[in-house]
Amino acid sequence: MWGIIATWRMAKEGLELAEEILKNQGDAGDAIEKAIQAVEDFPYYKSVGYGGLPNEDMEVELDAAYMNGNTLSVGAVGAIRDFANPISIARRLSHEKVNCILVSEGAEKFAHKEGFERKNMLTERAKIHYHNRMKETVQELKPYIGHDTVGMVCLDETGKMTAATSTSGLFMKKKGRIGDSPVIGSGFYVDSQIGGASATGLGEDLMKGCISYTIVQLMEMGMHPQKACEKAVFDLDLKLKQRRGQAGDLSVIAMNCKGEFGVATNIDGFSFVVCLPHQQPTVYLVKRQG
Ligand code: SD4
Repeated sequence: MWGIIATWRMAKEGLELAEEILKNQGDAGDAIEKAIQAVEDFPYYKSVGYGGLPNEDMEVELDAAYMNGNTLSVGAVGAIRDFANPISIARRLSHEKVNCILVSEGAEKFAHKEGFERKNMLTERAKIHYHNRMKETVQELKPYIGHDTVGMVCLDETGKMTAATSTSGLFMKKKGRIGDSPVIGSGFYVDSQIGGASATGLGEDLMKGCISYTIVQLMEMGMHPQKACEKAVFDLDLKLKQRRGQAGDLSVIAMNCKGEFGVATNIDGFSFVVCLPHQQPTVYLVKRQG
């Protein structure tokens, strides 16, 4: 059995590349990296990689993470500038025993030393969005402007599972801000003996529930990924509303070690993509349930 699930429709072309690898008995690490790179490289996705929308200082600062569910090793970068594929830097960092989560200049220094490709990630199109936004009077930070963070969970024929994320975070965020995406247990988590999960939405709220780790724990207790996703999202949504009167946008995907998958959201339109041995990459749209 193999399979891969991803947040948002924009991941479809990436999953087609992953499918080629997985159906030829390839590695879950190679498949997920390739799939995320495809999203990072596409200039019109406004919240991932090249073309990602900038922070309030008009700098594109990117977050990404990679986790190997066999070894539980993690690599992540936060607020990294001027490198083409943050996911590949995160994966490289996952081979380190210590110093595997690096931010800003530290991450850039590591990437430079390791020979990763430097690239100005700010496009003309992103600059136009920035200048238009500066003219607006209401400047509330929102997670979903166009497309959104890419998060994936992958299972290969050997039973190895991986999880990964990549994002430019919230448009107009403060310099140095990171969200849930590079934070283990919040934006992603995977254990090959159980399954994995990944999140998208308002990082500040997703982190309050360590939502990806929560989903994996629920699956470990025997819950189907669908039930685990629903419980994690709706419990956190309710808790935040009870304690603070409102909850940010929360959307999650999950897959267990049998290739069963789940998804849940508290927003009105969350798209995700799934690819399985009997199913080419297929896009679905879900709405808040209940
Ligand atoms: C963040 N969760 O930086 C990411 C961005 C995102 O919908 O997914 N926005 O908070």
